[in-house]
Amino acid sequence: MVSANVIDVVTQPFDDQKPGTSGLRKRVKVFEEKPNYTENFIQSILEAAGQPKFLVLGGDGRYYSNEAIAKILNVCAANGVKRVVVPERGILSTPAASALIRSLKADGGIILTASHNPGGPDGDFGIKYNASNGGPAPESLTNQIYAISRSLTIYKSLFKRPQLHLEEKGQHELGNMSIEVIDPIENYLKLMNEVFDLDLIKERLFHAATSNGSNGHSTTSGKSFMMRADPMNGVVGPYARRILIEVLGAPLASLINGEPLTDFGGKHPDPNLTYASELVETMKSHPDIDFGVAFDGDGDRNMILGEGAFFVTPGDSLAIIADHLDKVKYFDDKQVKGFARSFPTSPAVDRVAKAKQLDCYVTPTGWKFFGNLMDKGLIALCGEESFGTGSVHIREKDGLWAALAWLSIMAHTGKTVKQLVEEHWKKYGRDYFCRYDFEECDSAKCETMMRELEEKLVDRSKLMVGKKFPRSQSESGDYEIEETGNFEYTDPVDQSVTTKQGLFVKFTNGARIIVRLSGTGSSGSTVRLYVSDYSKETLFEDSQSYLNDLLKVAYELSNITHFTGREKPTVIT
Ligand code: G16
Repeated sequence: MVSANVIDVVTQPFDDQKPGTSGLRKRVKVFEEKPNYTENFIQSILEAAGQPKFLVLGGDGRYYSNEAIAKILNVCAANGVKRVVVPERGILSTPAASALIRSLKADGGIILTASHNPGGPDGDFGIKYNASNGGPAPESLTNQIYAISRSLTIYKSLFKRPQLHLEEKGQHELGNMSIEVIDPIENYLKLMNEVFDLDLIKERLFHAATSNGSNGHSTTSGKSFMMRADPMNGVVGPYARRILIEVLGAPLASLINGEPLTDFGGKHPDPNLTYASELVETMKSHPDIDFGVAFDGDGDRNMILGEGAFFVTPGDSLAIIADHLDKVKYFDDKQVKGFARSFPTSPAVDRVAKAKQLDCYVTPTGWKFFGNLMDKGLIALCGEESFGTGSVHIREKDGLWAALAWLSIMAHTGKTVKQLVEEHWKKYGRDYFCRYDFEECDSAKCETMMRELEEKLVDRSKLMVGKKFPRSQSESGDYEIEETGNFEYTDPVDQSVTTKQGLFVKFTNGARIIVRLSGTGSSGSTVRLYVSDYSKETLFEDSQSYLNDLLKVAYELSNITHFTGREKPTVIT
């Protein structure tokens, strides 16, 4: 029965609401200034998702979140949603949202975030839909959302809309829909307690800090164990305070930039060596700090640093956690069948899988591609070069989980970050990896670059095979092209095919170059150039110098300086 309080609002369809790598991300101004922009997208989501009845709604608390929550609740209530769970102040990390959807058995969740993109009135805003498994909507669903958004002429709204105050825990009614405002941190903490032996981490790393007020102690050196966690004024702050400080007993000084701010304090909340420079500089100037971790705006990304700002590449981090998965309590009673990584991620984890006789899947960029593998029990752990690491405990990547995994490995082994990484290289060889980002470039020129490169690497791939490029490292000869193409993925579970996921050049020695356009930017185009090479013997060289020759090949083949007008990238990872 249609409620008398529900009205149809006539609207204009938009043709720019195609979800990117992870949801719809645009400048705040687009949401603010285009009438009905938010409502249209939500109506499209609800129709595409089959009119869900029970949803989780929250996000990283960035600028425009409150306005968006009010609009979304209205459209949800008018569309017959019966129950919505909202965190206090609307603030919910992306991993905590995934955990909440799963533990409450919700039909799905609407997450308000533009992840690592800057916030504030001139920054970005974003909306994404997660399905009942807690993971990002698969491509079949995002394609449907997009299709509906392009022809939508009506969205549903309540006629009478009471003013709601959702700052504190409690129960509210909106039309026929109930809204529960909850504390989301307790639910996430409960999960982390199931996943990790938090008592052991506390006892081995932080016990001295709580018992004598010092900075903690480590198991091997006898010196105080010190940590810096930097949420970059994103959503992780309150979670880190609860878990790292209150539960584990780390000193208060272990947390910097822990207050969530609508504009992230003007920072670019992307945990890499460029944007998380405060953490990097702190670790450099205080080499006695053993462990550093930075998180992004919505808490799903992480960057791990060891003593003296020793950088752990995301590919190595994934491989090392995979090798030490027995130190994560969650897997004590679970069968681990395999791991997965995105195509541009270094193949370090493949080597661990091979040694353990497990499967390793290689997917396109985007966490959504891990969903089927996790749901089918084919993988236990997965990760991406874009600072994403996670496991089957939820269906999103999880920054705090990655930090706790590292703390757990350190607590079990008594080893430092650097020791763990160097031991890993000695055991498996080293995958040198680096990513160059050319941000906010001219879109038309980037499209031309990709088209020309595709012609070279796909249409004329036969001519490329066998081409040689000089290499100054003495251990092996020239770089010789073995194969070129555009990465294509067939999902082993539902057989869906995803094409054009990254132009690649593979060399006979295992080195690779990959070029793709980012799907998470909001203006212009960001070109990502990934290079990796492997050595069993040369383990301790600076990665930039080791990869220098390969980078030159990448520049030459892609003609990137010509198309972007830039000699150097914006960010180097
Ligand atoms: C999103 C996706 C990730 C992806 C990343 C980078 O992360 O969830 O799976 O690796 O974007 O994508 P791109 O290279 O297309 O920019 P997040 O943290 O932004 O949600």
